[in-house]
Amino acid sequence: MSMKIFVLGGDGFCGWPTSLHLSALGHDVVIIDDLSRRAIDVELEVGSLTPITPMGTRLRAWREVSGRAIPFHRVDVAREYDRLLALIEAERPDAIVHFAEQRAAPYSMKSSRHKRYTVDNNLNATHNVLAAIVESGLDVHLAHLGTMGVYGYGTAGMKIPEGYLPVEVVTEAGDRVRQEILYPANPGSIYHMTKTQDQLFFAYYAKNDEVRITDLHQGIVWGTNTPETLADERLVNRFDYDGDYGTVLNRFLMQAAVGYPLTVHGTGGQTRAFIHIRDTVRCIQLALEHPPERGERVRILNQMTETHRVRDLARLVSDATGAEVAFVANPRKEAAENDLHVTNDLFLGLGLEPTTLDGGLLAEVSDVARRYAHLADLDKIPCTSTWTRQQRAGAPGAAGSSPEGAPTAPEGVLTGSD
Ligand code: USQ
Repeated sequence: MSMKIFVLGGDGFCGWPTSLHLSALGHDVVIIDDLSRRAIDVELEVGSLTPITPMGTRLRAWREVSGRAIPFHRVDVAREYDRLLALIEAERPDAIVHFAEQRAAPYSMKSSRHKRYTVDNNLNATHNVLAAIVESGLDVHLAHLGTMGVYGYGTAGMKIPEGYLPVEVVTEAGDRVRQEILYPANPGSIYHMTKTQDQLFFAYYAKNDEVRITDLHQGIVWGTNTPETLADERLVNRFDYDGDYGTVLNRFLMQAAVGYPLTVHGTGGQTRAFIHIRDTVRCIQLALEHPPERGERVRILNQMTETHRVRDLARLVSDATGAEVAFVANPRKEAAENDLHVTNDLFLGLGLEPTTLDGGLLAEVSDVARRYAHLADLDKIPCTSTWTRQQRAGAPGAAGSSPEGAPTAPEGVLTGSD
């Protein structure tokens, strides 16, 4: 059944391919975006490695390729509540996909201004959407992009469940009562903290107003293109490689392509959850096709397909390409080593067929990186955003001892043959 779907943040790395995927399936997609991600490129003096085209060009190209129109409204969801509400009332969407948040942890930690922007933007955006859905009186299903980072990355050996943790408490009368609670939040950055706070908004609005909400706790996305973004050069998706927005596996593949030693933070013992961008768009589709009932608690799904340790990824890329591996001081405050076991039964049960690292798509990312390598600004590769004032000041033993506070100097270098 065809739905009308608002994609908030439909110009971004996940939002753009999702918009095209949903449109290709025959849904009526409306993109709402304030183009802030492009403004941040200007602020950081860096751009997508792939030459993304302006929104008007993107949408014209999509109409030519698919015969389908995607209307676009430039709205800042965090600030322009009245315009958002008016659009919901006029268009009456069946579902809203909410990507309209600042999504980079390092960007959120750059300064107090960046922390405050991330909190103001992300929390207001989420709350405005929820308040507008209730105000409209419509039964709109909200699907939100959360993050695996809400859980933290450590467990006492157990698998991280999908959102809810079964607990048993002893009452005053000595009875044992079992219930499920939201898994305890344990954010590792201001950005991740905003997503943990989003969860409380969702729990409240699902309980009080019976808004139907799905929260998708996504891992680190790798890859860049989907079948739809490959249909025309003007539809190409973003490829972030810089120290703030580039995510680890895409960065390693890009670094190998331009001959830059792979920037492993610390020992590289951090284990994280991963998902390919093609699975991201399929998961959104599956979540929209299986909405919760009215009055149901927030439906939480872990949107990831596999876990990997950072140094193993570096080794994989190094073995495939001969790239050097550089162990650099970690600019973040995070566990040096962790194990991570995650449940993703809900998406598997809905029919997701995971795209994994051994599926041959690593080469596709490398090809994209090599193709546009001449556009890269290598000075933007180091992660210069530090998590604490001490790291910024270059305290002994901490990251950031270079003149600009940038942890640029490799502490040790391995080659692919080591
Ligand atoms: N790392 C390196 N070298 C690098 C870049 C990163 O060793 O050059 C390490 C980091 O220290 C960290 C890990 O790789 O331990 C992951 O970093 P990342 O930048 O790939 O991912 P992260 O900051 O966690 O954020 C990304 C997305 C965010 C999403 C999150 C999912 O930007 O929107 O929510 O992944 S998750 O990590 O599961 O919380």
